[in-house]
Amino acid sequence: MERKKSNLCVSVDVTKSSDFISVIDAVGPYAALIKTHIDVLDDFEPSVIDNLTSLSKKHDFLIFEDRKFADIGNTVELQYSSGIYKIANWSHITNAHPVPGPSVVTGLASVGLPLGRGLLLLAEMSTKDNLAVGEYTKSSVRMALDHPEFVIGFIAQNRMDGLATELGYAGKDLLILTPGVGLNSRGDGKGQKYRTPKEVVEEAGCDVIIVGRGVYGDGKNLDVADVRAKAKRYQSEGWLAYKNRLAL
Ligand code: S5P
Repeated sequence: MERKKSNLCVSVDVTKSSDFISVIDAVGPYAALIKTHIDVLDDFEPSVIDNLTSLSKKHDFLIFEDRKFADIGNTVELQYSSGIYKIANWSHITNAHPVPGPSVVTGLASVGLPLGRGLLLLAEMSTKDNLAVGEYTKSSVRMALDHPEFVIGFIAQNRMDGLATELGYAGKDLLILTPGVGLNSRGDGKGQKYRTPKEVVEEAGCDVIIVGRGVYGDGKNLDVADVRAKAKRYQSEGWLAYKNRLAL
């Protein structure tokens, strides 16, 4: 983030591999992180991963497969390591729902730790009327801070350091990556809620903005120059908000 002056994570939820690679190549210079849902590609083949990995090196970004693991330890180990996608082989970061309890973290850690991977826990969500609130969020923070060797942060809508202090972990602070970010819209009509980079970073104290459709639009008739310009705009708005917060 510091090296690229970017706290932008671009979420690339398009369904054609050629669009996927074009968008990532266009936004790569502005993003610290690229977030994928590899299972939405209609025409996935292993060469997509080779291209993605090359772009990660070319543009100096990390890869975050947004897999949202949520099963028993044995199953998540298999889902993370095996199948068509073999996520652990190429994704630097992945995430999990805390709902199964700490065994989801230890199961994933048994695969990810030897590979130097990191995990994010979903402590809160961006959708209207979601259930990740109150005691659930608090337990998620406890689960993360009990596993500092593997859990590097949260998907959340707010800073979690207050809860950490309440739980007896004063001074322990992890990254907050925040989806539901858009400059031109407050929602998508399908439950998603948007806030601006200023609201998310300066006011709610989050670290990384996750932006999908705000950058690539509806995914139809992609205009790569426009996608690049939007990524540049979110990078500068996000970094300005981050610098403003650090100066507060
Ligand atoms: O609470 C959440 C958690 C996640 S990871 N809300 C979300 O929207 N996400 C993901 O962020 C979601 O799966 C999607 O890939 C991205 C938001 O996309 P956008 O197009 O709405 O910016």
